[in-house]
Amino acid sequence: MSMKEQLEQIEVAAKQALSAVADGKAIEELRIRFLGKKGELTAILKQMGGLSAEERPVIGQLANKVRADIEAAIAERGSQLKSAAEEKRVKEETLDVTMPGKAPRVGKLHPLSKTLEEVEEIFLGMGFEIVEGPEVEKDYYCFEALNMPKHHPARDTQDTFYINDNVLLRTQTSSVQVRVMEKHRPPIRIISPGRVYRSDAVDATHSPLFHQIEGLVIDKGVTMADLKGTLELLMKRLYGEDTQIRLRPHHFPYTEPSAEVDLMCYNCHGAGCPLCKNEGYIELLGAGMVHPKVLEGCGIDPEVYSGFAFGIGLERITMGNFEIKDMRLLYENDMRFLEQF
Ligand code: 2U9
Repeated sequence: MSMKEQLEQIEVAAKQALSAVADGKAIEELRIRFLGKKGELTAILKQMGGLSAEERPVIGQLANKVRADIEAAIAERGSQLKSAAEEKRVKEETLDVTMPGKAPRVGKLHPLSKTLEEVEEIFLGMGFEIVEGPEVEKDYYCFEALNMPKHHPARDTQDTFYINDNVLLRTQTSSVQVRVMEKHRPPIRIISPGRVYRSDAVDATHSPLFHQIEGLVIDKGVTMADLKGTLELLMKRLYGEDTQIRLRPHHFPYTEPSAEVDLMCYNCHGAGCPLCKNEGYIELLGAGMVHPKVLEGCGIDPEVYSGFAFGIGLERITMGNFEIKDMRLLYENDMRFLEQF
């Protein structure tokens, strides 16, 4: 085949090969194959030496034209592929504005948080302050300062998580109240909500971790009447104006006198029903006048000051308010349960 035919043939071959390439890498390989230093065009040009003086300029011109045509074809093919890729990208990225939006999930307060906020609001309205304190606590603040000296049965490890002889997980938030009484002089009017820990097996009504709200008022001339009035107002705010409470004598080491406080059953209003186990009342919290030894232990003179305290189990009132039968439901984070509140 003459050089002229070879050059014409290589242009056809290059254009045919270009129509089959699919990406920039293949185009570059093709450019090197045809136009590279060791490419097919160079191989043909090596035969220039065998041409006559008249043929050489003609073939040289043809060779330059072939090179230019192949380069133009490569450039054309490259921009075709580029615009095709761009078109594909735009098509794929098409945003269908008519698609329905993805509504963000709206969070909700946990039932325990709802109840706690409601109780806190009521006490804030009565001029109480909310105080928090450490959950890992010295046993002094959980026992000794609350008139439960060493060897008191409440200290038994079956009830309390000890970290060592003097450090434990607090069993009630009274420890926070003691710390306040040590640091501040009366009048004191606080509630201390928070987690407390008891060494109990988990079941429908027990959990090793649960929550308490304790209250403490210390001032001059505080009496049981103040205690009853405060708790009555709390219950009326929680359960309605016609709510009634009753106090039953009880014993706590840290209060004297002590009382269990019952709420008139909001279902039968005292007549007795399955909800209140026919008692007509539901036991809801404990309370009493702060024991003089507890006041003295914090440097508060019981001859000058008196006070009352109470303790509410947050799970207990939450389960009552929302008719939750199993305490474990409060801790399992099952959205099917929590979405109901
Ligand atoms: C100080 C002095 C006295 C707090 C009180 C109770 C009665 C009580 C329980 C209710 C349900 C604990 O969560 S529960 O199991 N609490 O019955 N708590 S009087 O008395 C105090 C607190 C602090 C300085």
